[in-house]
Amino acid sequence: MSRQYRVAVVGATGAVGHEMRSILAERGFPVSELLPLASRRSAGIELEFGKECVECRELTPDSFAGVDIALFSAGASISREYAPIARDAGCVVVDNSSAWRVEPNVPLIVPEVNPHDADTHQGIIANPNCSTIQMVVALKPLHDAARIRRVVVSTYQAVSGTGAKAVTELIRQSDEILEGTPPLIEIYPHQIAFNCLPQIDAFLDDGSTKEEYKMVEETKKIMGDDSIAVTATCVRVPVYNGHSESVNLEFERDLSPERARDLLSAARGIVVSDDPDSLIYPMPIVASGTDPVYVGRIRRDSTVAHGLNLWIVADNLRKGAALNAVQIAELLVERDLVSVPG
Ligand code: NAP
Ligand code: 3JN
Repeated sequence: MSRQYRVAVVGATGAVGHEMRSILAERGFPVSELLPLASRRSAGIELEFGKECVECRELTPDSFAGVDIALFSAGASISREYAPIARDAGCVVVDNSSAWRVEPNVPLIVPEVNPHDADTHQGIIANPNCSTIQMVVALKPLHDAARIRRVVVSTYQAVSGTGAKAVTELIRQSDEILEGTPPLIEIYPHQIAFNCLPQIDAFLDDGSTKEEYKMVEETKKIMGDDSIAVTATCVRVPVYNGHSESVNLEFERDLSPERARDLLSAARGIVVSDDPDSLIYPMPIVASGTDPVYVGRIRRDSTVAHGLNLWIVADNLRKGAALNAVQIAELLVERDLVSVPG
C-alpha cells in the first residue's frame, strides 16, 4: 500500500482551514489521520473531514509530534511562532501566511509555475498571496513565450479574502442600507456594501499597501525573474467570493492575442473564457467554488510596442489559498519530499 500521512491543519475552523479540509478530502489526499488545530476557543468542537467528524484540538508546541505535513492558515504571527516548532518536530510545513514568503531559504510555490523550487525546501514552504497566485498562473506561459517586461495590475478582491466575518458584514450592511438604516462598520475602515475600497491591508511609507507590496515581491520570486517590473493597485469590492484582476502586460517580443489565447488554453490550471461576441468572459460568480484560473478579455494594448490586456478571475479561497496549499502537499508526495533535511 502506498504511504499515508498524518496531516495537521492549523486554523482548521477558519475560512481557509474549512476549504483545506474539504479539498484534502475531495482530492483523496493520502491522509492516515487528520489533526485539526485552532485556538483554545475551538478545542473539542467537531469538524467535518469528508464523511467523518474529527475533534478540533488546541494548538500548542506539542501539537506536531508524529505529524508529517502541517498546512498553516491561522495568520502570520501564529506561523512565525509555530512553523519552526513544527519543522523541528520533523513535520513539513506549508504556510498560507505572509510570514515566510520573502525569506530567501523558503520556497514560494505555485505548482503550475515553479514546482522545482520545492526540491530544496528546508522544512517550510510558503503559499503565496491569493492575488499573486491567480496572476502568475496566467503570466507563466506568456512569459516563457515572449518575456514579460512590465505588469500593471488592478485587483477587485472579494470580501471572503478577509474571512467569514467580512462576508457577514457585507450581507448585514446591504440589508441595513436597503432598509434605510445607517450601516454598522466593524471589519473594514469604511462601508463595503455598494462601495469599493482602494485599501487592502496597511499602508506603507511609499503610499502603497502591504497587499500591493506582496504582489510585487512575490511575483518576482515565483517567476524567478527580478527584472519583471510589477505595479499593483489592490481594491476590495462588494463581491462575496472570487478575486478579479485587470492585467496590462508589456513584452520584450511580439505576442498576438491569438497566440496568447492558444498558450493559455494549453496551460495547466487555466480555462480561457473569452468570447466577447457571445458576452463570455470570466466572472467571480462563475469562478467561485471551482478550481481553475479563468482568463478572458485577451486583447492587444496598442499604446505600447508589445502589449496585451487580460482579465483574470479565480476562487481566492480555493486556488488563491487552500487548493494551492494542498497542491503543494501533493507535489511533496509525488517528489518524495515529505521529510525535513537534518
Ligand atoms: P479566519 O476565518 O479568521 O480563521 C482564522 C483561523 O485561525 C481560525 O481557525 C482560528 O481559530 C485560528 N486561530 C486564531 N488565533 C489562533 C491561535 N491563537 N491559535 C491557534 N489558532 C488560531 O481567517 P482566514 O480567512 O481563514 O485566514 C487565515 C489566515 O490564512 C490569514 O490570516 C492569512 O495569513 C491566510 N490567508 C491567506 C490567503 C492567501 O492569500 N493565500 C488568503 C486568506 C487567508 P479559532 O476559530 O479557534 O479562533
Ligand atoms: O485580503 C485578501 O483578499 C487576501 C488576504 C490575505 C491575508 C489576510 C490576512 C493576513 C494575508 C495574506 O495571505 O497575505 C495575511 C498575511 O498572512 O499577511
